[in-house]
Amino acid sequence: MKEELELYFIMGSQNCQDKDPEEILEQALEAGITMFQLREKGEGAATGQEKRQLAERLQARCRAHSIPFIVNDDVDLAIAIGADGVHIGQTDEAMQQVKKRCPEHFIIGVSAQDTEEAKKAIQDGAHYIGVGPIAATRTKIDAKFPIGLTGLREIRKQVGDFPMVAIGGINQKNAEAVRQAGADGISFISVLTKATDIQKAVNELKMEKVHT
Ligand code: 3NM
Repeated sequence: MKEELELYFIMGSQNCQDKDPEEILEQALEAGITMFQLREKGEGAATGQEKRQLAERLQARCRAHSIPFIVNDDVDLAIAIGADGVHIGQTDEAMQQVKKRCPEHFIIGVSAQDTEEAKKAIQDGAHYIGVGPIAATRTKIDAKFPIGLTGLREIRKQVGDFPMVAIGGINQKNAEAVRQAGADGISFISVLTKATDIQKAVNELKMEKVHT
């Protein structure tokens, strides 16, 4: 699980402005992302059949690169299309229900903002936790106050070596510090959806690059 969390790209059509989500994802896959989540949510997001068709197109791209395809929040859609997992928030469908409904092999990710939420998610049977926001973000309008590297370190201390990915305001400048603070991986939206050169952006987010 930890390797898959290393470069976790999240996106919905509402994040792509006038660009094609499929094209952005393809470039991100070619550049070396390790996991993908469809987060079709908020103003301008597709719904119903349109959302399902988009999900299937993006899922096919992930399959071609053998990268896990995760659906945010929409358990019905994830099951219907045979996704690799779901990501849910603390307020989304209760974990027990999700566990009951999803196939055994499903990866279940849960968002957590503090130690209490992180511990609850682990107890409930999450396979990884998504912790944030680390820094200020404009991508999620209702994002909470940033927990910073201090908050991230604190959660790491409390969860042992449980798989943990950091989210929110992560970019080329702070990626390494986020890893140093204890994240197994980083997740990001705008740093790729707004990039003019996706390959370059992914390279800069990669650990190896920063260490050379
Ligand atoms: N969840 P960007 S922050 C989807 O704190 C999401 O749980 C967050 O976008 C959380 O990489 C966030 O552009 C937005 O900052 C991340």
